[in-house]
This record gives sequence, structure tokens and C-alpha cells, in this order.
Amino acid sequence: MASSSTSILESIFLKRSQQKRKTSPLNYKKRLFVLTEAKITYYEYDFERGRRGSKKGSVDLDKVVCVESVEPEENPPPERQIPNREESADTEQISIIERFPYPFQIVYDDGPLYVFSPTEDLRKRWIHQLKHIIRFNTDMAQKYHPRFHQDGQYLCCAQTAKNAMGCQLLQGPNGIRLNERSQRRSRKPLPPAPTDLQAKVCKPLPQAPTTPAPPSGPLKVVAMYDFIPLNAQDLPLHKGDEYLLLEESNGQPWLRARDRNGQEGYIPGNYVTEAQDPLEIYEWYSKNMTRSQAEQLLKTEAKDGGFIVRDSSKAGKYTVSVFAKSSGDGIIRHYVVCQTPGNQYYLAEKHHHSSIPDLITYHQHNAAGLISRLKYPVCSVKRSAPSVAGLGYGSWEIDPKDLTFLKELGDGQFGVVKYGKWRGQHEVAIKMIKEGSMSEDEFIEEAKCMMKLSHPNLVQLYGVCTKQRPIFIITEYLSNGSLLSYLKELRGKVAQGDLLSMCNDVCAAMMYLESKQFLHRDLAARNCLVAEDGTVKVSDFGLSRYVLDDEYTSSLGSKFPVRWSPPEVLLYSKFSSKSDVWAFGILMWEVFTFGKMPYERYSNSEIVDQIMKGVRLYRPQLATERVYSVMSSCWAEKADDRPAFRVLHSAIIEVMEDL
Ligand code: ACK
Repeated sequence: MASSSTSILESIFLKRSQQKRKTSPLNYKKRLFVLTEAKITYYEYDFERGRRGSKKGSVDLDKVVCVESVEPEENPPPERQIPNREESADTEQISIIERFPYPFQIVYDDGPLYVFSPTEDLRKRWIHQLKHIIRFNTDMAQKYHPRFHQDGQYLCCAQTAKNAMGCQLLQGPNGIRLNERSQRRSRKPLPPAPTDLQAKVCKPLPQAPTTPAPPSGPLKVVAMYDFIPLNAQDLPLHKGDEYLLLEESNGQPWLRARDRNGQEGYIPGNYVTEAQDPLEIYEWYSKNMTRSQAEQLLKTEAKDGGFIVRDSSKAGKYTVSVFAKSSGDGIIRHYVVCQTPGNQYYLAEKHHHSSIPDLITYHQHNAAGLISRLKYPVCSVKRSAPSVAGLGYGSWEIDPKDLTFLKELGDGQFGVVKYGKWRGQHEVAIKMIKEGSMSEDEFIEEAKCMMKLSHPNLVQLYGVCTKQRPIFIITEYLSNGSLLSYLKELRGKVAQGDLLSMCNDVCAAMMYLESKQFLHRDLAARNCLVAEDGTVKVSDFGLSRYVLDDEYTSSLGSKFPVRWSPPEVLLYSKFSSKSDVWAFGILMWEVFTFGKMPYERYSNSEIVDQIMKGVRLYRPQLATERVYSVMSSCWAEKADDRPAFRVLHSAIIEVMEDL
């Protein structure tokens, strides 16, 4: 798919040979490195003609577990030495081609790939981009080796195996997300830590590296929303205030933190952002807004100088979208925030700023090359606080006395669903589980883990009431009901961009579940819900495992979701995140047909026949060829040929950007 092969960065680096065999010599070769969403590939480079030569190798980014700089070698040869000051001023040009003194490592299952950059800036840029791309990879390392693997051992800890577990804790590569990556469901086991026996036969540890280790003190975060404690263990948050995180969350969406008065308690992780990049606290920042959504919103507001700062389609970059009134409908311009090598930001050349908020403040007063000065921050909705995982830290068993039942929402797979309030204030949906419809004990055990799943596009599980019968499952309440009924009501009233945005919401949630190796198993429009502001969230993930109804669980049963199932599920009940991908393609089709039944006229058994023969759903009228190619890529016969959710997500964003 175009998105996974578009080059994001290209640089000439020095590559150290990987010595896959012990006897192969250590050598260093200049190579052209090309980074795409899916791979890092290195090629020979013809310096005379300035052309890419033959491909020498590549690393799949979904296998990468860590990207970090490496401490410089002790006595490097001139080509890998940092030039001294006088020299660097005169020989800057030469050093770019001839010197590669800034090493970094890309660690994957073969061990580290060592790459040497000619400048510190370029190294930073690559590390930053790579970390951004791999941020949802599973099995990310929590530790790394700060020094090289050389002469058969790591210089930092003397471990010999190239894939030996790191010896130094990483500072969260993605901030607080570092600890979200629960290893409970790891596919690949992490390389074992050295055992006592190994420790005895290992050489003594060398002296600590001379360069000081990066500070691993508590991480500073800023609150994006106010948070009022839900129970005695919670700590209140005040929007804009700084807090220190005190412990690793190990997958918990609740983080232990300290405020500036020294008070400690638990806070919801999705209410804070890393202090280094707290753009999310500004009303002008709309993180996930696409170009077409920004244009739509600016046009609707139609205010001269209306502006939005959003993430650019280029990873790691930001765009400022500005509306100016003119004789006609008004004009919109999009400016990418540029960065100088010295990490200064600018929109219009001469005005450099040390941070993006400073740059925005400057342009709020000066147009300085823009079509208008930035007069009015425009945001989609008054930003409401996201739902928190559970009703207070550690509270997964909810007291039914705290619930008020307000109205019936409908009948679901497990019985009646009601709308209500928790402690008279917080809106909740209450599933009252019909006795005999669910294997309750198994579900209750799993619910503790499911509560740890927290994402803006997943319907949050708040807790359970298990001390009485029927048991209740308490979740986030979404006022626009199921996506299927919402689509049917919308029929013909929305543009293609809105439909894509719905698919994008679902895809973001699925990408998160994929990163946690959690299967939905029954993804369909009927199992998604729509919030007040139109955001779509995925619901009922993993619940099908606890259904006690043969008609639903057997692939021959009348309630089995045959229309959403790929060949391997129909034939062998083989579920995987690639069977979720198939279902996602069908969901896209439901979205673009405003909730039509897939394979309308056919019976379940006819559908199985057709699927096996390679017949697929037709292109809905509203879906362009590009959109159809995204959805039909989900229906590749072989599971391995279907794209991962993260690839689908980039593809959808790309289509949205081009609308
Ligand atoms: O289409 P609906 O209004 O949305 O009717 C169904 C019904 O309950 C049976 O599933 C609605 N429903 C289920 N969970 C929720 C929830 N968390 N928030 C709002 N409505 C819900 C669903």
C-alpha cells in the first residue's frame, strides 16, 4: 500500500556489519538508509552519480523493540570521531560526507543494528521518527544496552548474547506509554535475564560507563483536564498544573503521582501529558484532526483569523490551518511548522521560536507572512474530559447502591442495557446480564484485565457488580447509540470525509487492541457506539468468548457472525488480529453503505460458498477506488496477506488528507 512504502527519511549513514556469524569481520560501510512506515531499508549508494544502488538489507519496523543512541566508542578512528571545534567550523562540508561520529542502535530480534550518523541533529531526527513509528509495537524493551556489543560481549554489562536483555532502564521512549505495554500477552518471550549460573560464569562487570547515564528520575507531566477524585486513593488534577509520576504503571491506566504540595495519589493516565510537549493543554491544538476536517470546521466558523494547530500527516510534524475572509467564501492555508537544525520553530522564515506555543503567541500578534494573524482558536467541541478507566483507582467492583437506573436503552446479546448514573453524577451504561447467558466466573476474572484497556476510541469498561444476580457490567455511556442505527439514520446526510473519519476511529481502537494482542472477535457496526460529538468507539471487545449460546458460538449457528468472518474462521475457527482485520473491512463497507446488511440477499451457507470461491463485497457507491482498495485489502484470502491495523490506519489518514 502506498502509505507503507512512502519514504519518510533518507540519509547516508555508516552501517556496522552485524556479524551474524562469529567469524565474519567487523566492517563499516556507507549506505543509503530509507525509512518508510513499515521498514528501514539500506542500499548501496553511487556517490559519483548521486544514485541509489542495489538493496543490501532491511528491518521490518514491527519487529523493532528499541531505538536509542549508543555511547561513543573509546578510541574511534578519524571517520567516526567527533571533529573538535576549530576543525568542525572549517570542515563542516567534509564532515557531513566523511565523518559519522554519532551512533545509534535499532534493536530487533537479531540484536542491535548499529548505524552512525554524520550529525547529532540527524541522529535525533531519525531516533525521533523511528520511536514515533514503533510506539505501538508489542514487546517493546524496557531496558537497553547503552554501549556497543563488541568482541563477543556488551561493553556495558559483559553479557555475551546479542539479544540479552538490556542492562539499563529506558526513559519512556513514548513518555508514559512506556509502561502501558503490558508483557502479559507477549507473543515472543523476552530474552531471559541472566540466571545465577550465567552470572557466575560471566566475566566480572566492567566499570560503569564514563559518560553519565541519562537521568531516570520521576517523569514530569501536565494535567490536560481537571479531575475530581472518585475514591480516597485518587489525587485531584488541576488543568495546566505539573505533577511527578512516582512509579511505573505496568499497563495500569492509573498512575501514582505527586502534586506540587507533596500530596500523593492515583491519577488517570489519559488526563496528563508529558511536560516536555504539553500542546494538548492548548485550546488551539486538535491532535487527531485531518486537513479536510480542519477545513470544514474553519469554513463553518467562518471567522477571519480562525486557526487550528493539528498533527501533520508527516509523522512528528505539526500544521497550522488558517482561515481568512476574502470576497468569496474565504480562503484557507495550511502551514507546516518547520524546525531549524538548532530546534527552533518557524512558520515564516525569519521568525524563529524556541517552542510551538511561543510561535503561536507570536503569530497571534503578527501575521508575518501568513494570510492572517492567528485571531481565533477554533476547536471542534468544547474539549470534554475523556472517560477514565474505572471509577477510581483499583475500584473494579462497583457497589450497586451507587447506581441510579434512569432509562432502558435496549436489549443486547446478554440482556437489557440501561442508562444510569453512578453516585448521581457520572453517566454510565449498565448491562444487566441475563442469567445463563454468560460464563460469569470466567468473565469476572477477565474483566480485571479488560479494565486496563483504555483508549479514546474504545468504550471504557468501568467495573462490575458481581455480588448479586443478575450481575451488572458498567461501561461508559455514549448518547448516540450503536453505529449501525446511527448510520441508518444518517443515510445520505454526510460527506465521504465523515464516513472515513468513523472508519478511522474504529481503526485507531483496533490498532490499540492489536498492540495489546487483544482480539475483538466480533467487530461489526452493531458493536460500535457513537458519542455525543460523533466519535465512534468500539464496544464489547472480547466478550463473545463468554457467550453461552451455541447459535452464536458455533460457526454453523444461526447467530454466528458469518458475514464478518474470513475463510480461516469459517473453516477452522482460527481467530487472530487478521480475522479482526477482515471484519474491519466489512465494517468499512457497512459505513459506506449506511448500514446495509453485507451480502444482503444471500443466506449464511451461500455466503460461505461464495467466500471460498473468492467472491467479495462490491464497491459501495460512496466509496472511491482508493477507499475500496483499503477495505478490500482486508479481504485477502490468506490472513498473512491482510495489512496490520497500523498500516490500515496510515492508509485511511492518507486518503482523508487528500480529500
Ligand atoms: O442502538 P442502541 O441505542 O445502542 O441500542 C443498543 C442497546 O443498548 C442494546 O445493546 C445500547 N447501548 C449498549 N451499550 C451502550 C452504551 N454504552 N451507551 C449507550 N447505549 C448503549 C445500544
